Amino acid sequence: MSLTKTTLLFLAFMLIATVNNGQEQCATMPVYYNHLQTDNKHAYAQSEQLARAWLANPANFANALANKNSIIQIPVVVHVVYKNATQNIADSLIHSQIKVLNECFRKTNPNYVNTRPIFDSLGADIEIEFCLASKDPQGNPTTGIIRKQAPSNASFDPILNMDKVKKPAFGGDTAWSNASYLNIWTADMSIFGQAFVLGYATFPGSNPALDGVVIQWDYFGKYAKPNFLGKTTVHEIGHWLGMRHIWADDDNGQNPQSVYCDSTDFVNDTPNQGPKSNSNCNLSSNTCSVESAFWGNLNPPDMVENYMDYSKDACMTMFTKGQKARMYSFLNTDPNRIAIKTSTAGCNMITTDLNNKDFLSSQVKLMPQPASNMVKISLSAALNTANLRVYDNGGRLLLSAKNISKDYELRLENFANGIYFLQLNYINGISTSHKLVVVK
Ligand SMILES: [Ca+2]
Ligand SMILES: [Ca+2]
Ligand SMILES: [Zn+2]
Repeated sequence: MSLTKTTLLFLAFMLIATVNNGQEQCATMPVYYNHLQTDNKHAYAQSEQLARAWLANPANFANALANKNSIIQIPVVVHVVYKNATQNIADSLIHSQIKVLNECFRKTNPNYVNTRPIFDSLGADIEIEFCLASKDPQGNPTTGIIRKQAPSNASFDPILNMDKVKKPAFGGDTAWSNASYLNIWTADMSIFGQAFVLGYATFPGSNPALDGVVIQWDYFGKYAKPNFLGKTTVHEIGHWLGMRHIWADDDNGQNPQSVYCDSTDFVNDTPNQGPKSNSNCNLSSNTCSVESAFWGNLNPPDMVENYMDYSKDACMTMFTKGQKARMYSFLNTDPNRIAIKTSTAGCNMITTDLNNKDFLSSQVKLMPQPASNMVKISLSAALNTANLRVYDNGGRLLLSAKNISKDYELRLENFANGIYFLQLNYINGISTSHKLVVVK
């Protein structure tokens, strides 16, 4: 069976309608089904089979944990595929995303304390860390960030133009070997100017040339959008490590419990869940009463805290121990996931921190100082944009400007000799202050 173009367009419209309702959208399952039909270089079935056989013997997971003498380190290469300067996201946003990944996969995320008591004992430190690769495939130094300009008419949506972001012929960028790198692409996946997919990933067993994670460019990083704190990428990397959605993708919208509680995410300690959450963090939601043997006679609520649900980023707190076991089953049986654990692609230190005022201050330069008719406010490439407010020495607001970036020229014809203060407000709510001396 092949999907007709009409069907695909219909699906696209459905997805647009859904995202307008406030849902976080992931295209991993549609892409997976498409690969099953159209790609002849995948080994999804074998990968799943090997992983399940490994997991069937509990000693395997216990031994994997006991014999592991360090945290698994996964080198990442981020392919920034952009059609205009705005989509060419700053290093600091990429660095902020790596930090979020490490918090979530090491269970050091500050919001873990919000996990409800019934689930608290299930939260897992996955003992995996991510870093930007320090060596490229030829062994040369790299920042782990590749920037590639795509033609302005390039299309990277995952329904009609699936995987084109990974193919240079269509404006995309080629994957680095998935035996050594986790490939992440940021790109414009919008259709008709609307971002209806925020990300998608490939499961273990994918065609190596297509393996990795793709994120809609303005949902990447911690401060990309209000309410989006970098958890889209956590969710997608969950898929990349073999996680299914916690609701098991059997909802189809309106089905009764007798249908939508029938499928499994292949993890025992995640409660059975009917449909996906509606990004509403509904703590009283309990859509299925039939649970796995793990829960005995208990009927736990839906685990809306889980990264594999569609919850608001702010309420996502956890992967479970059962999810960790399934991740490790792939990390110990899938050839490419086994290989990446001993990758020699290295790690770059993260040097930018958008939460750090000193760092932010160091990224702003005023020239010349003192100034007479004009001062240029230069924001380094590490920063995106900031809102500017100018105060006099008595604290009176003289003027303000929104979304200044790079080299902003502030005219000073109306400024008398004296000391002024420039306040820059960044998207994460932090501000820095800079002294300006005007001498005519
Ligand atoms: Ca379900
Ligand atoms: Ca339940
Ligand atoms: Zn997903």
